[in-house]
Amino acid sequence: EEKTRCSYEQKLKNAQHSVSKKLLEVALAKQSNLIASADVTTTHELLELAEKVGPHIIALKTHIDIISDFEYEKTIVPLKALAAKHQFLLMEDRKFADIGNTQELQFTSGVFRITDWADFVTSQVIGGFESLDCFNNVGVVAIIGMSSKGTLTTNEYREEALKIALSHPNVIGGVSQNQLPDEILLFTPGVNLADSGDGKGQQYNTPEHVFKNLHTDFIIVGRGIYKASNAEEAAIIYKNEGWKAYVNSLEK
Ligand code: 5FU
Repeated sequence: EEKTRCSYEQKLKNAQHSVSKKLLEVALAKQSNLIASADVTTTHELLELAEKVGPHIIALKTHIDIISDFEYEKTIVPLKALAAKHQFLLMEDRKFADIGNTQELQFTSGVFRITDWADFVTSQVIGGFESLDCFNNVGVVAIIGMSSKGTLTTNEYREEALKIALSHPNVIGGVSQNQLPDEILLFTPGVNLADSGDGKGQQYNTPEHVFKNLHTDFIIVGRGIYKASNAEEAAIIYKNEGWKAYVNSLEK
């Protein structure tokens, strides 16, 4: 007999970290579990996308280092204003993967100053428990398993990565293509309604699949939204499909 999944209300009641609480509150308020991945390469495209999809998402995921005309004042200041206006969080998908001291420098310095604006960041846990200590003012989503073909995140790796994630107070969740324990939020990229892959190793599943089989909490959608002819319409479709799939997964 399969147990039913943990609801957002239950997860909110047990949430320890302010960022987990905020994500779950926004999800319930907007009836959305959608994170849009803004893999665009100019400030204009980034802000335009954020304005269009903002009302329908709980977070906007960035790869801030692909923005070719990045300027803190021109890129981040208006992005933060849009996040406040439309009530979504900023998730920087930096996937830190170094020793603690270097990660701290990458997080706080350079032109991006991620520490000053991101609500939460992704990090590999390959550097061990203490490498995550520097993220003490944001939430960390640990990379447990990747969506790409041939990834080295085997069963054994995922088990060890999960031990670090579950024991570190900065960690709010994990990125994975496998179910995770209820104490941690599950973020699942590799979601697309039209395609099964991209010819570059990415592997896609549907919202229905990831909620039903992985009990995921939040879906991450990139090209399904920002490449659509109407990004707002696409965001609404993924938002509704994601919410329907979540509600159905509660009833199993
Ligand atoms: F950790 C991961 C992963 O395992 N798979 C991913 O696809 C992260 N991603 C990110 O999600 C990736 O870097 C993209 O930013 C996004 C997926 O974009 P897509 O256009 O929906 O394939």
